[in-house]
Amino acid sequence: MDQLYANVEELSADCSEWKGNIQISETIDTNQDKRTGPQLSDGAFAKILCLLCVFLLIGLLTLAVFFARASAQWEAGRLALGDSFTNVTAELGHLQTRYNNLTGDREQLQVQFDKILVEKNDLQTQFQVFQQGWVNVKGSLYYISPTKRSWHESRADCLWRGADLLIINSREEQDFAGGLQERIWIGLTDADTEGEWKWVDGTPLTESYWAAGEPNGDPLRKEDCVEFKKYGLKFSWNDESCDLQNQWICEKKPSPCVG
Ligand code: 2F8
Ligand code: CA
Repeated sequence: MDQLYANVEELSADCSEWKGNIQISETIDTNQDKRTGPQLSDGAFAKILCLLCVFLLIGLLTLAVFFARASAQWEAGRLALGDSFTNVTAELGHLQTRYNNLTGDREQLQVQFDKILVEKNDLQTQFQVFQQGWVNVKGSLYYISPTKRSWHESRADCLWRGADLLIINSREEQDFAGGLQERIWIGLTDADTEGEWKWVDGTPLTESYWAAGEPNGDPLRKEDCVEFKKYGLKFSWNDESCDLQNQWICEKKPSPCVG
């Protein structure tokens, strides 16, 4: 029994010692819980600070390089733009000069074109007139009929063509009509008053080219109209019956050209 009590006391002493150890341990743990995060030493902190400075320096250097490059590019672009502006200004000047020259050329061409247009219209008119059987001799147009009719029918045809039978008022016209080598009516008659010869425009006969013995006013035939008969000779006219079937010659002045 005594032995038993001795063991209990020994056990109790051991337990007290263990309990004391537990309290010390709890005290230590409690002190550790009061710290916030991991703790750095001064050396580590200095190293990190140094690293940050290095990174910052690298960043600043990188930015400086970028800025220098961008600045150089901007300057190069500015110079290139300046050159382009100079070139464009010079080109504009050349173009303006060329435009002025071309404008002058265009105006000259327009003048030439207008002249050529007038000539073309004139030629076209002449060609149309020629196609209709008219010939232009020294400022007058003449139509020589291909068929034969009486004097009055012949005159009606001339009037229909905007003309009249030929009035001879120059030696040139006399030679021209006389050179046609045909019996041809001209615009001379004494139908109103026998022996009083008048042109179709009402003017009296002043310069005449009667053939020898004419006008004889053949008593068997009423001869009130005049023809070329002795053609080829200077004096070639003959008075004749107006009903005779002859060729005829019309005359008119050219109409003024319309541009
Ligand atoms: O001798 C001239 C005379 O000749 C003809 O009559 C014969 C003419 N008549 C005809 O040709 C139809 C005349 O007019 C002319 O005067
Ligand atoms: Ca006659």
